[in-house]
Amino acid sequence: MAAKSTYKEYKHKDTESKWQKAWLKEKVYSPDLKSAKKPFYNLMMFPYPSGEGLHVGNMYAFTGADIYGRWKRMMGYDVFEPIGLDGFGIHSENYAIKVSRHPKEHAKISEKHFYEQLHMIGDAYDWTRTLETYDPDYYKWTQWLFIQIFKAGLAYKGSASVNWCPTDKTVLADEQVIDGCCERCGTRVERREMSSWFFGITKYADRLLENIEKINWPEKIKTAQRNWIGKSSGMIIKFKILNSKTEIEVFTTRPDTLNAVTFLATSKLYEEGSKEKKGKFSGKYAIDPLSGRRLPVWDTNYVAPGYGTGIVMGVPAHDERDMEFAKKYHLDIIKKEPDDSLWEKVEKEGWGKRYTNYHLRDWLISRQRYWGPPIPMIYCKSCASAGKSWEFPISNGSTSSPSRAKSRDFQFPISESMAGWFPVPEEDLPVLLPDIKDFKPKGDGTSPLHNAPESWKKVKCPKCGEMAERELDVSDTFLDSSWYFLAYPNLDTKEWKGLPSAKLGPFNKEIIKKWFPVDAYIGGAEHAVLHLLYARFVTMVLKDLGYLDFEEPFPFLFGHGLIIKDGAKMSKSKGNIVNPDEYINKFGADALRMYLMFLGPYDQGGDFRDTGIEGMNRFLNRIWKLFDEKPRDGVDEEVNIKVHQTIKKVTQDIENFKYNTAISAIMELVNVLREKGADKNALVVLCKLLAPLTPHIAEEMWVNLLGQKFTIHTSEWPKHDVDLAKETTNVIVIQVNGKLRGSITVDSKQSKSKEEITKTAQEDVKVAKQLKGKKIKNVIFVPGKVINFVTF
Ligand code: ANZ
Ligand code: ZN
Repeated sequence: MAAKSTYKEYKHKDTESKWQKAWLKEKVYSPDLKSAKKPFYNLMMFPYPSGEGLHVGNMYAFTGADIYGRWKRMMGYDVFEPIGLDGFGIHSENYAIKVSRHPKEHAKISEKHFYEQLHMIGDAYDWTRTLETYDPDYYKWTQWLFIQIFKAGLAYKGSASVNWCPTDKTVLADEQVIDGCCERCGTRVERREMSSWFFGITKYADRLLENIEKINWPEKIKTAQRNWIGKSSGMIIKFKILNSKTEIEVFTTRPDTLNAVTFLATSKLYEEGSKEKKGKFSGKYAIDPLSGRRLPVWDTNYVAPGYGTGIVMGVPAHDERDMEFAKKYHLDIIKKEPDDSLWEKVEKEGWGKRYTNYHLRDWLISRQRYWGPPIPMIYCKSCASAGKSWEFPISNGSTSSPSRAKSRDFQFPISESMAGWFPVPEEDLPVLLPDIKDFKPKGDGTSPLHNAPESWKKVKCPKCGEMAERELDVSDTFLDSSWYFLAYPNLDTKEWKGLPSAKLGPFNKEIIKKWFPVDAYIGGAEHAVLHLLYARFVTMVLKDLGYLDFEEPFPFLFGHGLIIKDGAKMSKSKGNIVNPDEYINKFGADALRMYLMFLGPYDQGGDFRDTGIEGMNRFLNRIWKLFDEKPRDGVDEEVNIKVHQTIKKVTQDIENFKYNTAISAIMELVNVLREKGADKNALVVLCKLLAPLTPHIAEEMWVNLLGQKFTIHTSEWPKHDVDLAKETTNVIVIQVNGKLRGSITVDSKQSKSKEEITKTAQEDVKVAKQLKGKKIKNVIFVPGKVINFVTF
């Protein structure tokens, strides 16, 4: 035990790197995945290494997740907390272009930088199992996954009207278009007809929707997913066109308003993001099957092309949008009560049929960019002209709504047949991304892989052996991140290292059974509909194909808040990022961790102000001093009660991700200990309570000041004594000039403070009445019992 005279100042720099090395060397955070008895998979969303490095907002996310994992470890779990890099994709590629580096070269540099930063913050990562999505050992399995999805009949190449960003020169998924603009660069998105690969996620729409009820996720993320899937029940009604053999189909959720329809509206003039309704009469009339009236067909900008049939029956009397349009162009308005029997009538007369529409579209996979895994498909012209195509041996496992897939084909016309398309034989994976100099996106929408050498682009047809061509698009980054959590625990299995043609794929059966589904997934709510929906879909498909034994990857999800700086979310695009490195250098990772977690409840985020870190640094130094002093002999009862109450509070708070109040409770305890002196047990407890929050200083105090065995991080989390931790209350009798005038119930700690009781008693209505207009001469206080106001 350190004596008072040998007080050493706390040196965060040496201490932090010393323990980080020791943890690594002793593999404290690398559980034996096979023999683990109480596995706990603590997962945080991995970062994409685009630019200068991780910012304080990222550190906030990771630290909050890490605290939870560290606490679980001390609660006796074998915690597995992996990290990796989502390094393929447009973010990284754009940054590489900006700094005039080849993406491959840039990836090496940023990998080093990111991992250094992630080491510095002191999270309990298993550094023996990291992954990078651009590593061929990883993406060979991403390609394998593509092929399994294709073989399941869930991948197809179709020509469709897609979102095109003229700045990024690439196709965007619907989810990447915000208010008509590119999510990344803000450019107004255009529509383009393009041939692309899609995954049939819509076939899983019902299952994705139904399962939402079974998972423990923040309500707002669940709502976002429900809305994104956007199921609505209605009918498709057919209208004959006057003097023509053609028909028009509309999707409506209100067939009961068919008696008030006055026009039809198409999406021909559709513009993304436009506010004012505009239209043009098409010259055609449709015939209302119910009344035989002529209905003018208008081309409009307010009907969305990808939704329903892209044509609407205009019912101004019951639909505000139609009303606005009808008024502007002086179209008829018929006021009639809706008629519920019309649903049946439409069906019986054969005018239409019931139909369930979804907002969800199939997942657009193709990207005309360089920095991604080449889509592992081969196109053979001679097979195509002979009408030969891949024979699907695996039937699609989805049982959700087989009929739906057929009925919505009109929405996604698969104009090119799948004839001539074959997956790369799995034993030939990975299809390595070729090194090419001119990797920049081309303005014409063709892939940069056109610049690859002929020897790469040309390949033998797996079917007929003739010369065939590789697909030149790469896949969406969201495919890389849709399954990374499945990879981590498998990274050192023989299945992972094996050939992609093996039966089990990259998944070891035992590992899957033991470590999945993920116990806690912690990340940002901005991924509510992108990553989180794709990951659920991919998991379901792999379950249906027999590779996994669960279908919801994340039964528990926690969405952390965001760090705000100068009034805006901290992000690279906003230019308000704060680099954590300088703070870690100056104050240490522990002070930064503690400061960030003290900003507010973890699900709410907070406002970053650097002055706060200095305060936190001083607090840690006060704690250090407390440990450096000789502990007092004997146990003070009040201190002991405080210790147990703090254990209780901190435990509950960490369990509920309320780190800020856990820290407050620790601060209170520290104050009591400084005032009354800390006994050895109190210090042991305090050290443990600090361990998840400030892992380095806790370890240093544990080993070098308390003389305990390395490491505190696998020591047992303290348990509170129920009786001691009980928040007892006292009833205080209030007198005015010796006469009983009321009573108040306060917690026993407060009941001993004259100042607080005086204030609370004076606020009591009855007492206040008695004291009104009188001057108080004296206050007599018996702690925990009586307060007597003596007046003049
Ligand atoms: C007649 C009608 C009368 C409608 C009425 C609504 C109210 P949700 O619930 O979002 O699925 N609609 C159909 N396709 C559309 C498209 N591509 N773009 C814009 N609007 C479209 O809404 C379905 C309703 O939105 C449909 O029912 C249709 O208008 C419109 F009193 O048909 B309704
Ligand atoms: Zn062929």
